[in-house]
Amino acid sequence: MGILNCTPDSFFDGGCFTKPDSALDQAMKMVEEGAAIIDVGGESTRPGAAAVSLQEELDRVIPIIETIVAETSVVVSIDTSKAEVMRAAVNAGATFINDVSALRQPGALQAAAELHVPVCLMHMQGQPRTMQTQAQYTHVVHDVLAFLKKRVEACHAAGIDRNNLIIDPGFGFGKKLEHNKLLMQQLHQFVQLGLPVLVGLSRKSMIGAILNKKVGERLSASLALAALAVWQGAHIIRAHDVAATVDVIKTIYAIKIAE
Ligand code: 9MG
Repeated sequence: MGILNCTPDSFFDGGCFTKPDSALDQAMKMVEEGAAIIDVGGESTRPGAAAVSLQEELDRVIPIIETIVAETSVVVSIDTSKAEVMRAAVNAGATFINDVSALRQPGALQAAAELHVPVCLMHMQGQPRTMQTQAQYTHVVHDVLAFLKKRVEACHAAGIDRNNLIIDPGFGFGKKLEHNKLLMQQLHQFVQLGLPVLVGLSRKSMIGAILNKKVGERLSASLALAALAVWQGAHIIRAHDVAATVDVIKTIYAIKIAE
């Protein structure tokens, strides 16, 4: 899953892909490099990012989704927590919802149930603006697993087909370094739930905390984490650097299936 942030303030590529032409170029590049899904987002979820209005988010993502859908056959994912954006994006041709709030915002469960597209349910403790200040768990792996199981049940109760669900432990979302490390070490426990697992690790601050390196210097560590995730059975890797990540996935997968 290649990341396409149509925002002025994302932590790595903020401001780069806010116009349909530049966004399409980047989407095409990621498709050529092997991305199967392009994740289009109009509101940054980095810690401390400002909230955007519904209209602003729609204005940022809808023209870009329409352009990508008109020019490619790649799966377009909408990265949003707002029910209205989910509906408008699917209407514009998106066929995947990536919700860092796991369909907890008003109307989101019902929208997803009506739209009949795959949905990624991500764990987040707190809200993006404040989530790094008070991360607390009894046992992070058990707590995040329990949360995701509950959200899967809520989706089932709302009429969403289990075959349309993907889960994500939400690296960096309301988690300290110690939490992120344990989640990565135990990622196979999420795979054992029997749903596809998506992970986003690309250039995140957990790498900065381990290596004391800036965002632009975190590629090799991002690839190392992608390798660990694929080795433990993760199905979808959300990444900025698609070509290098695809090489990692293919290499690890070849070894996993060797007899
Ligand atoms: C939007 N976004 C940023 N980081 C993410 C992650 O780790 N997972 C998912 N599903 N979405 C993310």
